[in-house]
Amino acid sequence: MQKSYSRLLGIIGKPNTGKSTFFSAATLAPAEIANYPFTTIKPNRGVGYVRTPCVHEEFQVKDNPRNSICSDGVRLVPIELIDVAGIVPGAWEGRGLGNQFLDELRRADALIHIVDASGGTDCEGRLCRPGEHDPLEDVQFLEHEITMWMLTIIKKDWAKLSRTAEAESKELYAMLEDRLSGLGIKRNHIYEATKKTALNPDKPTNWSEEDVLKFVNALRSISKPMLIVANKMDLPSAKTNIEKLKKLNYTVIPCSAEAELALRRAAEKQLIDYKAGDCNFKILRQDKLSASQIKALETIREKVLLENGSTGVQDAINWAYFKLLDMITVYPVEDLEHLADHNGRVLPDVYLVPHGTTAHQFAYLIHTELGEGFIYAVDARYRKRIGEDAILKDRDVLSIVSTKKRA
Ligand SMILES: Nc1nc2c(ncn2[C@@H]2O[C@H](COP(=O)(O)OP(=O)(O)OP(=O)(O)O)[C@@H](O)[C@H]2O)c(=O)[nH]1
Ligand SMILES: [Mg+2]
Repeated sequence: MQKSYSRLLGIIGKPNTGKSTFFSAATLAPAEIANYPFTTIKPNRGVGYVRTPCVHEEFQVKDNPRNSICSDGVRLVPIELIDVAGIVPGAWEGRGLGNQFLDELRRADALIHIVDASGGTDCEGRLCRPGEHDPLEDVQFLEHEITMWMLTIIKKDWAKLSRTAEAESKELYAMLEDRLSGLGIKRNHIYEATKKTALNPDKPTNWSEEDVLKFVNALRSISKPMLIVANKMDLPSAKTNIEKLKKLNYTVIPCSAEAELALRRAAEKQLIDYKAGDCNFKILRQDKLSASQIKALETIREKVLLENGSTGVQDAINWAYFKLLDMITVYPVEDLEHLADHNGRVLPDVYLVPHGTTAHQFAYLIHTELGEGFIYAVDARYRKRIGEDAILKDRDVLSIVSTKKRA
């Protein structure tokens, strides 16, 4: 399958919260899962999916996807996930598995913070009495760890960098971008963080220690936007904690990664009819399930799906892509009449692109030549020509007319 993803989601949190369970449920890739801290040492990378209603029903055609999957009107677009080792307080200074895990997050564009909402694991992930630990603490410490990690990198040569920027009238944004590009931090992130903190980019030598910390904190939340997955919602002690977590300044998605993993595995074996993100499932092969398996599935139906509307895993991935990263889906086609590519494949591909992408930029994304020879695009829904600067919308179907064809 041709890849269309370009962003990386990092699954993070303290040890033993269910990160690898979430990863495995989302990707169906094997990952070690156990109820003690630091089960994961080396990161797991795998392919999960963003879920979106496919346009084929609206256009009343039968599609033939290539870079994605279409099932019962649902398009699943591949995206990449990384599950890293647990983070403990002081990790930025080398505690636990230390900085190594943080380095794995350099390329992550958004973070899914898995919190044990049942409060059954302490701040280092060791088992404790359910409800004993306050998961609000986990949110604060994790922010702190990432900020301190970034701060250490910036502070290494901050004095020199800020002096040079002023003495040589070099733009601070460009210098910082150069310094931080390895962390996946872009110029616009730096620009936004200075604006948000109202610090003067022309006088960085005047920034106090506190200013620099404030700046890095802003830079963290802008360059690595995060949502909270309140995992283990199937446990009774999670309820009050989820309400508490929802008061924070984050999107909080109640979740049972364990339930999703059980459903996805049963669906993979065609024992049940279930797609990631569904609000219910249907048992297909009662004869192949034991009484205890049926009971477990029915408990998931009652305690997770009917109570919460879904297991939360797919909601978290979708939220990360569509809200945190502000992406949209766009379907390119060559033959407008049949909504097909040159091989006659109907609605073959769907691309995830950032909101604000223009028709011309989109052409470049598909293929350089298509961008270079761009004349105009046609919006298949309204049969209307659109120019190079037209901003694309979610679920647009576009045909690009270019003087150059794909090689
Ligand atoms: N009740 C319940 N238990 C869960 C859920 N998700 C994960 N667990 C359990 O939590 C424990 C830890 O799961 P892992 O996925 O290994 O956690 P992790 O965060 O990757 O742990 P480390 O790799 O050690 O940092 C296991 O015993 C899982 O079965 C859930 O949704 N509900
Ligand atoms: Mg793990």
